[in-house]
Amino acid sequence: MTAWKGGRRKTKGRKTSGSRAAASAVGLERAIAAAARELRSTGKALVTCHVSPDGDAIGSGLALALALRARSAEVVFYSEDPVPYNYAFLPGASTVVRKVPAGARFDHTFILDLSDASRLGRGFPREGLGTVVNVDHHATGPGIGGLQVRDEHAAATGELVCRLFKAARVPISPEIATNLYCAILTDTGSFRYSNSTPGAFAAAGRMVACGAEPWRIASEVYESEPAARYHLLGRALSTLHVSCGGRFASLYVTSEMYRATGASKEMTDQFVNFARALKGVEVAAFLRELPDGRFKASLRSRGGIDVSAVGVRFGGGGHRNAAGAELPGPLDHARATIERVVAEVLGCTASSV
Ligand SMILES: [Mn+2]
Repeated sequence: MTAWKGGRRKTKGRKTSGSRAAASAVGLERAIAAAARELRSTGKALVTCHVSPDGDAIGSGLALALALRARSAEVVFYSEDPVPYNYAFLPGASTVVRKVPAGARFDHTFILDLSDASRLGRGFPREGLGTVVNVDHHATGPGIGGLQVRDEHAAATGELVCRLFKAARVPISPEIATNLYCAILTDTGSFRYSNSTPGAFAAAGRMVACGAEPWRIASEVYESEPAARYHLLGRALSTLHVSCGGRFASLYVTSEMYRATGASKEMTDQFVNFARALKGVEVAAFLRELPDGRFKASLRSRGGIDVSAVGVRFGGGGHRNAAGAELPGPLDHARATIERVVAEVLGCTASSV
């Protein structure tokens, strides 16, 4: 086990300008210090993340669960949806439960990687939560609970958990480091997205120093594919549609495609990036059919286009370059809706659509 070394986080080099940003940076430091005190005092904690969890949600949640257990706290990590197959290798993943024991009471509840209660699992308890601590980096959503550690400039919730652990003087074991490295790796698209900041690299570097193995984590996350995923991907790629003069590309997956290939919804992770990777594309959308016939849209943008506004318009949310929303079906209607709204965001004329 390696103790966390290093000095106080510098705020000087951050992209802050004016007294408002400086004030919010001070507010964030205070929130981190307060959350660190809560972390050190808990005896029984509930940890949870958003539905359809990704590598950041699972990785940051498991890191917190392991750190609390190392302090002899009793921890329930609840996720409505199962841990995706490519994150099942993460230390502690087998302890994630899909139901909170009835009547359980907690000293603290840590809500990670979401700021909007609508993304909590349906089985999330409304009582017995104790002090609620919300740690997140999404730009949208009102926040949940009394103590909020929110920084939209953080590359991943895992980066904020790194800062929280430093403030709480939590020793970083190789198991904790593996989870936090995975959180940062996946939320930065393997350090390819615009959130691949010096802070993200520094935090990831510290996790490697504490025992995270980049090659092994990358191999588990990206090179452990079930064949059914490729069969589904083949079908999804055949739906590729490019419009707006090459600036918008979309893909979709229907319930029928899941049936035909034996694939599950977790296997669609990253499909949107095949559309996003096309030369000239500024906005990409991936639609997947939900069991009730609605469609979940994942949106990604490159450069200056803000897709969080598109997510918010349909009751979803997200970041500037990554957002999500749910749309009514049928498929043609959902596709037309997304195409129309994205065309507005991109300022496409009717003729180029
Ligand atoms: Mn995240």
